[in-house]
Amino acid sequence: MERTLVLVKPDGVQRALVGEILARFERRGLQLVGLKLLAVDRQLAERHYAEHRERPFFEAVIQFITSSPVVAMAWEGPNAVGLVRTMMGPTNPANAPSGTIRGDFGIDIGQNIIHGSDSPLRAQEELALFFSEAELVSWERSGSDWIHPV
Ligand code: D4T
Repeated sequence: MERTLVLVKPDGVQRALVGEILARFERRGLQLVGLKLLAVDRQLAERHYAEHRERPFFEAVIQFITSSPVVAMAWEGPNAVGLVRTMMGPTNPANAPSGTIRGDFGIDIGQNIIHGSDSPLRAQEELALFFSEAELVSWERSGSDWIHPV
């Protein structure tokens, strides 16, 4: 079992895509274990995007992620990190196939709707940035044996 962090970015929240995005992961068979709406402050944004500190787009991504609320979700399931990345599509929505979240809803790399952790290690680090331990809930999803072996 893996857990991963998903952020519906400010553009996704403003465009009322939260329910659509949540429903896609839910229907796929992933299990929701954490959920909140929050305003990301500069400190949290800089920690989240620390690996990009030297990149030319760093200031733009900080401005964007702090511009309006985001919805943070924690999803659990077999290969949750990879599944979410596949369902998101590539970073640049212009290159994202239809059927992916970015391919269905985006056209610009600076407004790419969603973030998902890119490795199990990053997922652990990012979940700890956005959720306290008490906010991540372990629970039994009824019928999960019809989705994957339990
Ligand atoms: P995030 O982190 O938002 O899920 O995106 P990815 O994991 O798919 O891509 P990333 O970390 O390489 O990029 C982080 C963030 O920066 C924006 N960006 C990226 C940008 O505005 N211009 C660029 O050239 C790149 C590479 C988009 C996502």
